[in-house]
Amino acid sequence: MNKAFITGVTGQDGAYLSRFLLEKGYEVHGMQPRCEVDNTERLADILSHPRFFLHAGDLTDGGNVFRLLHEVQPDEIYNLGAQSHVATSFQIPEQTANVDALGVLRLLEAIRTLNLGAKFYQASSSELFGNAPAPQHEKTPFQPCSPYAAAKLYAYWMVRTYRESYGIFAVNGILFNHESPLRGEDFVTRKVTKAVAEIYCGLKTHITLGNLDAVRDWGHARDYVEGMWLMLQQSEPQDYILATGQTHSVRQLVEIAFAEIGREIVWRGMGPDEVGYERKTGDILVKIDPQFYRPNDVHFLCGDATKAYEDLGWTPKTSFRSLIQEMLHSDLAQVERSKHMDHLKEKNERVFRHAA
Ligand code: NAP
Ligand code: F7E
Repeated sequence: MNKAFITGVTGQDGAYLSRFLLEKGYEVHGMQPRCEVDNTERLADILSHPRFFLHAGDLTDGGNVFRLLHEVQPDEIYNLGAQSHVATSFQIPEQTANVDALGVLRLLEAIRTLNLGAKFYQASSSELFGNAPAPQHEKTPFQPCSPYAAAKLYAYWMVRTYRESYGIFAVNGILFNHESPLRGEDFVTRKVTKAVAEIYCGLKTHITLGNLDAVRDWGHARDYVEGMWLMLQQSEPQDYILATGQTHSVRQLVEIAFAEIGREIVWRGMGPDEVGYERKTGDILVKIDPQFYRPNDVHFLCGDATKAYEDLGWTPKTSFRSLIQEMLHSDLAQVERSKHMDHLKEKNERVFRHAA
C-alpha cells in the first residue's frame, strides 16, 4: 500500500488531495498545525477513515519535520502547507518566508539526510510570474512581486537544486489559481460567492472589494489535485504548469456571481469611488475599499498547460461558470443552514425566557 504524507492537509487542496488519494487506496498521513479553533472542518467526512491519520506538526519546526518523516516513512510527500494569502504576506513577510521558503528546505533536508527515497511535490505558484507577459509557461522568466511570491521562488529553486544535486525525485507544480466551495473566505472568489449568498438571503446589503481589474486564470481545485498526483507518477521528475488557459477579471467574476441570483450589475465611477449597482433597482451592491488594494498586485495571469496535457494527459474539467455556480450554491446552502440555526436558537431563548 502506498503511503502519502501531506502538509497543509487542513487547507483547501489538502482536503481534496486526501480524498483523492484515499480513493486510490493510499494510506494518508497529514500534518496538522496547532490551532486554537478546530481546523479540521474541511476533513470532517474522512477524519474517521481507517487509512487517514493526522499528526501534530509545523513546517517552521525542523525537528518536528524530521521526526514525522522518520516515523511515517512515506512514499510520496505533498508539500501544500503555506501562509498562502498574498496580501497577508506583505504584513507578515518573515513568517511567510519561514513557512513557505524555509519549510521546503526543512522537508528536502529531511528527505536527503534520512535517505527516504520518497517522491516530493512542491506547491509552486503562478505568483512566481508576477507581471511577466502572458501566456505563462514553464520557460517564462519569473518576476515575483510579493513576499509570498519571493518565498515560493526560493522554494522552487531549492526543489530544483535538490533534484539536480542529490537525484531526489522532487517536482514543482506551478499551479494557477484554483478554487472550490472549500476555498478560504478571504480569497476573492469565495469572498464574492459568500457575499452574494448573504445578499440573496437578506443578511447583507453589499460587498466591499479592492482591485476589480485584476485578471486570473481560475480552475477547480478538484481537477488540480489529480495533476499533482500525476506529476509524481512519471518516470522522471519534471516541473509542470497546471492552468485552464481561460481568463476572467474580478469585475467579471462579480457580474457572473450576481447574475446567478438574477441581479444585473452596472458600473459607475472610477477607482476607489467606483460602485456596482443593480440595473433594475439602482441598489448599490458593490463598493470599493482601498484597504483591499495591495502594495503591488499581479495584473494578468493566464497559464499554458500544454506540457501537462502532452506528458500527463491532464486537462481541467470544470468551466469557470460551473465553478462559480458550485461555490455559490454551496454558500447559499450554508447561509440557509446558519439562518435556520439562528432561528432555532432565538426560538429556544424565547421559550427559556418565557419559562423563567
Ligand atoms: P490553504 O487553504 O491556505 O491551505 C494552507 C495550509 O497550510 C493549511 O492547512 C494551513 O493550516 C497550513 N499551514 C499554514 N502554516 C503552516 C505551518 N507553519 N506549518 C504547517 N502547515 C501550515 O491553501 P490551498 O489553497 O489549499 O493551497 C495549497 C498550497 O498550494 C499552498 O502552498 C499554496 O501556497 C499553494 N498554491 C495555491 C494555489 C491556489 O490557487 N489555491 C495556487 C498555487 C499555489 P491551518 O489553516 O490549519 O493553519
Ligand atoms: O486575489 C484581487 C486581488 O487573494 C485575486 C492564492 O491561492 O492564487 C491565490 O493568490 C485577485 C488579486 O488570490 C479583493 O488584488 C480584489 O489581484 O483571491 P486572491 P491571489 O492573490 O491570486 C495564487 C496562485 C496563489 O498561489 C496564492 O496562494 O483579486 N482582489 N478585491 C481581491 N482579493 C482578495 N483576496 N480580496 C478582495 O477583496
